Amino acid sequence: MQPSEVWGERWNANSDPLARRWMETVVSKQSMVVLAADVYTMNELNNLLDQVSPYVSALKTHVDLVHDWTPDSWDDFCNRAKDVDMLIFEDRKHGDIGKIARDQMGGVYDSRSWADLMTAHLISGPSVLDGMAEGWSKVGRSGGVLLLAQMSSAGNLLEIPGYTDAVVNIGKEHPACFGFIGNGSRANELAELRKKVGEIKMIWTPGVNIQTGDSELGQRYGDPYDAVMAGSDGIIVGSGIHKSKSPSEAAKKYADVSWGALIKRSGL
Ligand code: S5P
Repeated sequence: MQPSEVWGERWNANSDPLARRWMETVVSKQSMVVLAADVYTMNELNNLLDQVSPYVSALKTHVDLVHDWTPDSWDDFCNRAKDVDMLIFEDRKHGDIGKIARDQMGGVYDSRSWADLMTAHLISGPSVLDGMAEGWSKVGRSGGVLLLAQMSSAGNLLEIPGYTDAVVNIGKEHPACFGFIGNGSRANELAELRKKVGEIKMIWTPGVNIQTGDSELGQRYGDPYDAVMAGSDGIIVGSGIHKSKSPSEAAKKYADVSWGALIKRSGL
């Protein structure tokens, strides 16, 4: 199958190389799964990668969770992920003023050199997007920002009226914005977000699990199929995969559910 068949007009209308790369990988792997690789050692990360790579299209990291992180082991891990066609997405949730966000992409972790995508809150205003674009350009790269437009955690303040709309209005017009984080646990709210975002920018959704309901410390889960039908372009799955007895089987299951929903959504 070709990306243009599956993504239709969204493929033709999108000139962002990262978005097109994502759409292509989804089709070639038949998976919309973004793995939230929330494990704590390099060994666990590498094992997880080996087990799930055919079924996962992007790898979301929290680099500061890893106890035995070293620049070399991380470099090696990122290269292995790239070799199996995964975009690397550091969930840094930037939120400082532009120049500090830019410089925080250097420092010890030097995320500007390996992350293709990164999250940010827009709480400090649009300069965070400009700063992050500069961060990547300092090392001759370009990357994409996923702005937090909604969150999956109970009681989050992004639900205060007007906030999501303000984020979408700024992000939609900004070239550094790859897309938005939406709340996968509430399909009706996600469908509203999709209407506001339109068809160009991506929406990726955490808060999805085949086992729906409330979870640890306020996390909420909705069904991944419903999230895709409501407009998700990438399902962010963490414990549903890495805490499963067989991460490989679980990843395949999430991939199949997401692909089935995308095919249905596309009317194929
Ligand atoms: O609103 C959000 C935004 C994010 S990026 N809710 C989230 O849960 N996340 C991230 O998604 C969170 O940081 C974690 O890495 C992942 C969800 O993991 P799970 O184990 O609950 O599936």
